[in-house]
Amino acid sequence: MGTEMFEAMRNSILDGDEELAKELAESALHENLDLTSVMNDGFLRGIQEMGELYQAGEYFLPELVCAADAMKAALEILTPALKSSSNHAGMSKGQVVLATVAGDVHDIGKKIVAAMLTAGGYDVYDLGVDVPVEKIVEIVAERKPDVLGLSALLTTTMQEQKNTIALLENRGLRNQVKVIVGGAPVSSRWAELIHADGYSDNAIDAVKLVTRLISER
Ligand code: B12
Repeated sequence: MGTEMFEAMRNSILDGDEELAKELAESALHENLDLTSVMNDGFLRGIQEMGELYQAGEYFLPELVCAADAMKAALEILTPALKSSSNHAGMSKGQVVLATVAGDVHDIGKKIVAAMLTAGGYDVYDLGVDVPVEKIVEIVAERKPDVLGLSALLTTTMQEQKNTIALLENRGLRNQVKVIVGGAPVSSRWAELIHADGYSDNAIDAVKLVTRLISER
């Protein structure tokens, strides 16, 4: 059981079929399917393949946007359940604050990272998109998360990841939080250059990275 359902989930994303993605997410809940598999073997495979097809020039922006809408619709249905299934009785493994940096409105990838972290048992606080450095640092001071994840999809906004780390240092907060960076133009080289604590190019490895960083604390 499950394989065809996972296949249907993948296809619903590739086809950009929002209604079907919602229906499948709802049936996954009714049938009590393992939600981590629903994500990894179902919906996430769809969005990852879509990304590859787009990169290869086989699919274009309208298809990608439809796929993203379908993914968002499925995530909306699954996120509350992902939260309650993993954080049993508030036993969160740690807190992660996420933000897309100032000047940048791309959030599809960050939402996937958020969903996977939630599924992995982390308490995720998503600040949204186009978040100014000051605001990010203020929230770090206030909430004291274990990890801060910064997403940037534009070469011009990557700089804000660097600025955030600099302001954290400036405010004496840098040692309190592990900072990880991601987004299509970001690389491990860039992460090293700006003294981030980690980088990952996909959501599944992002969860592994967070797990490792928190265990090292
Ligand atoms: C969809 C999209 C949009 C949508 C965004 C919708 C949304 N709500 O997110 C819209 C149409 C709004 C848009 C707008 C623009 N876009 Co745009 N966009 C894209 C596109 C096609 C896909 C991005 C995406 O969602 N990918 C799918 C997700 C799943 O992948 P991902 O984001 O990389 O995330 C994964 C990893 O990177 C990682 N990750 C992501 N974040 C984080 C964070 C952490 C902490 C970690 C650990 C990991 C991690 O995990 C994710 C899951 O696997 C890319 C092309 C591309 N190949 O990336 C261009 C792209 C990013 N956009 C681009 C541009 C230029 C723009 C615009 C300036 C266009 C314009 N002229 O108006 C505007 C800018 C708006 C702004 N101020 O931000 C360029 C950037 C060029 C550059 N190098 O700077 C790209 C590369 C397209 C191109 N080839 O020219 N865009």
